[in-house]
Amino acid sequence: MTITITAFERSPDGGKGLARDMRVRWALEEVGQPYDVRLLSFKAMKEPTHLALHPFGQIPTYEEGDLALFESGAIVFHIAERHVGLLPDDANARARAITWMFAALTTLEPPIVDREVARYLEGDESWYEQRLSAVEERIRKRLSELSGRVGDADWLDGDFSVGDLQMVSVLLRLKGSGILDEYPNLSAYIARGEARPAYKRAFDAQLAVFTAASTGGEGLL
Ligand code: GTB
Repeated sequence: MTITITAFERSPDGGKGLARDMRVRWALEEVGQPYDVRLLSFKAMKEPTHLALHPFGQIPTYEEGDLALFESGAIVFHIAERHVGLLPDDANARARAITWMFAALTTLEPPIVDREVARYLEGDESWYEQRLSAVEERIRKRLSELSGRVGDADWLDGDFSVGDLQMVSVLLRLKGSGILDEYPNLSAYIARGEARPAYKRAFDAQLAVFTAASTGGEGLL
């Protein structure tokens, strides 16, 4: 059955791989599932056709036969459950991989998002510097804890899993902040994720949308 996901028609990050369809693309590439992409303008994302798929008018969504999903975390989990490659066979190892996926999305990502909100939306406030520094301290606390746990292991728990896919995706949001430089083992962990052929294919496919949009090209995906 054909899988169709939605993505931004014009990538607001200039093709850095940060919009969340990237996580879905990466998961699909890891499990070897081909997919189609429906590109949406910001206007189309808020229209009834898309709102029927996504109550908050965002990307990504996922359609496969009569199944329609939204929320990248749920979509990636669904892909991991339905296909071989992102979850271990052993029941306990599987539960731990799922735990890491939730840890990435609910423990690591919130302060990282708070930092972006502060930088992009609160820069003119009198309390901005204080807020930014408090949020960055919370990020550093989590990164120190994670760094201690990862140590010199390649992945979070044995083989690469959906937990690593989500954790690397979340940590990548800090690229360019300078904060990751304080944690060389986490930088190496992220680099291992980015070096995976499936990651590269997903990244290139998302970048191609940006390149086509900025050169006026159409129909790349
Ligand atoms: N919790 C949802 C999920 O995980 O699927 C969040 C989805 C979401 O935030 N979608 C964003 C969106 O549709 C795109 S990914 N925004 C439009 C809107 O809300 O109207 C978030 C994102 C956007 C841009 C960058 N960037 O430019 O770097 C990075 C990430």
